Amino acid sequence: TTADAGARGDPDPLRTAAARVLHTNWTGASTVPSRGLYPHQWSWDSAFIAIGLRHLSPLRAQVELETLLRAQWADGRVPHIVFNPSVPLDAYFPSPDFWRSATAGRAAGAPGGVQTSGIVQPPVHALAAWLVHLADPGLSRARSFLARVHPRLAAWHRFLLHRRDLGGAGLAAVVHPWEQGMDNSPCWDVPLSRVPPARPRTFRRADLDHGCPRDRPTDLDYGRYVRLATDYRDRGYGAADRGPHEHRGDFAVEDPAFNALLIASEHALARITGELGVAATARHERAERLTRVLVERLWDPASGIFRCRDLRAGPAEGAPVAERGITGLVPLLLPGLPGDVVAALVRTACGPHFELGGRTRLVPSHDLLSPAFDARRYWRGPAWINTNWLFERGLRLHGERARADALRTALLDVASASGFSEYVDPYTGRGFGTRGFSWSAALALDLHL
Ligand code: 9YW
Repeated sequence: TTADAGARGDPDPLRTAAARVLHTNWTGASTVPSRGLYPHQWSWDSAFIAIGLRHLSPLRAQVELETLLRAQWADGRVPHIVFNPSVPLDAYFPSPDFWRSATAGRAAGAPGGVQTSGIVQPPVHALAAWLVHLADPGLSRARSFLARVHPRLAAWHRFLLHRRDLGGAGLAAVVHPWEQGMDNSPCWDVPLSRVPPARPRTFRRADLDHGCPRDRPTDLDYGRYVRLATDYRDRGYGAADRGPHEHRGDFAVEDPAFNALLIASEHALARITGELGVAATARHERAERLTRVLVERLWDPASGIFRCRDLRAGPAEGAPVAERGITGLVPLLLPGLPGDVVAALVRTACGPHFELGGRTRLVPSHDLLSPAFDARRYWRGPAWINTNWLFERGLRLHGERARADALRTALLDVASASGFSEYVDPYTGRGFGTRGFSWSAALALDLHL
């Protein structure tokens, strides 16, 4: 731990401890989120990991993203898991024999030679690629890093902005809570309530071999996750849907954080395009346009937070989800937000629902005042390092320097004192879930330097 390293007279114990986590979790071509619980490559984890890894090895950070992008499907989707063939099938559920990418994903263009899931995760990748490039532009140019990843990132964004524009307004929709990355957020309780769960004994939860049931999603949650993923798989992962609006799954949500990360990545892709000598204006303009759509469609001025839009609720347009989640604060990282939205987001984060700078040490994943809040259950209350890293970035971008500095200090303290836990109690910083979690180490390293 950081404390052990400090006791041995290490001048930079946090860096040493974070580097050790990333070293332990490196498999030779990518990094697992954690050795026991998550033994494969996860999509948005790899993007966050690359952002930290660039400070230790810009080469490894480039390879991390290249490995993920090699598993991209022909339709542009970047799968949420790339399976390691040397890990036993029963080490993680759902395993490759559940997703059956080579057969069920054939029409959507799943790659041969590697097994993947068929759903996606938030598109943090272009942002990560740009930050990785900046860490060592000489190495990046020598390896043609950006020239090689650019077409894949562009195809990835095309998939999201076209195939996943299920609401018809221009935003990307997620078709599974795992796609949004905050699996059991209370924001999904109403949209998920319409999903008939798969029968409990038809699958085995490998996560409970490593995680404590008290702080993981429930069996009912898992039943619904399995049902949704099975239905999507059995429809060929959407390949047969004629137009985007033809998607018939029981769950379709426009999520603020997912779209904000897509827009931030559009801005990064514009910078990447510029670096490659191509005019970037059109892409920046598209990012600005998407920012306006995000505000029009998901901003709730009355409560000062972005809301998820449940596309399967009632009439054609869907309906906003009442719960306030961390997802609704993440858009602070966008440069083109109107001033009143920025001010309201900061007020909401510091007010009674999230208490930043007050009773909480880090921004919790969910509204402290919601009856659904639970300080230790996964995405229903605990603070996560990635969402705090994103919020810190937003505060700094918008000139909230004192608040950004305070959050940065708290993040570094909590991340290292908890042994780079997966999630922590937002009040006390006590760690839950797995220790030595890669993105907690990587993002602490990024803010540390
Ligand atoms: C699971 C790997 C993933 C993260 C997700 C997180 C969790 C998988 O772990 O999902 O088994 O529940 O919710 O955001 O990418 O770290």
